[in-house]
Amino acid sequence: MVYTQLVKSQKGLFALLVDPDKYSVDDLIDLSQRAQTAGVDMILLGGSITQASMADTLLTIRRVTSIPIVLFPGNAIQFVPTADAILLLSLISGRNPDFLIGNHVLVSHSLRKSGMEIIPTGYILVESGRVTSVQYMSRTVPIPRDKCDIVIATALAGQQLGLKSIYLEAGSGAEMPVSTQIISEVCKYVDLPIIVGGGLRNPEQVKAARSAGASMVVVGNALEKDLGILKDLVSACR
Ligand code: 1GP
Repeated sequence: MVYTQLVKSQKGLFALLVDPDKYSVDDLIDLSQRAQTAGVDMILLGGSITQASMADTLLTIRRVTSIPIVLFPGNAIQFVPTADAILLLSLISGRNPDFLIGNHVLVSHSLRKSGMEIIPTGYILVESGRVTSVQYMSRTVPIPRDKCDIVIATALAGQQLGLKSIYLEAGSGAEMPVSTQIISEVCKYVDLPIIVGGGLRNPEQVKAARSAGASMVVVGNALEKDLGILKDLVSACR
């Protein structure tokens, strides 16, 4: 129970998002080694569209690090049975049945057979400036960033449905991350670990998200551009 144990530790978790298409094998090895040294808590694997093999990427990471590898799949075809856990996302801010339940049905038997830890997660897209890949690919409308009441009610409904985590997502490479006001307001109403990602680029933003109540922050895009900031981002998260 990798995720459950990590959340219980209450230390402020840092997740590194790896999009398999963004790294060569050599870069992936370097990234994984640096992640281990920096104290990254988990590696999320996935993307809106993937050309590179999820299974090969996972194997490359696994060879050089003991960091738990957690699937963060954009759709059912990204499922690989060899991960440690899966963020089983239900896109509850949207009304597209494929991302609320459809992909889950397709993968349910494979998931059961894999035996990996399942983290049922309410995935909430918040508007962040411009159209993001996840918004376009999921054909859903993000919640406007000034509609905090709608974000709260959506997160609350996710908890009432029995989901175990809430992911506040601005979208990879977002112009603006989810606001600290939204994070802190959701934390007032929802008694679940809150994951925050999308557009976090520097230690100040990571620190602000944590101070507002995020249990885990996720960074991908900023590290594709400059891996040198990894240590500072992890430190800011604690
Ligand atoms: C995207 O929340 C993750 O799904 C991470 O976003 O790539 O912008 O860090 P970034």
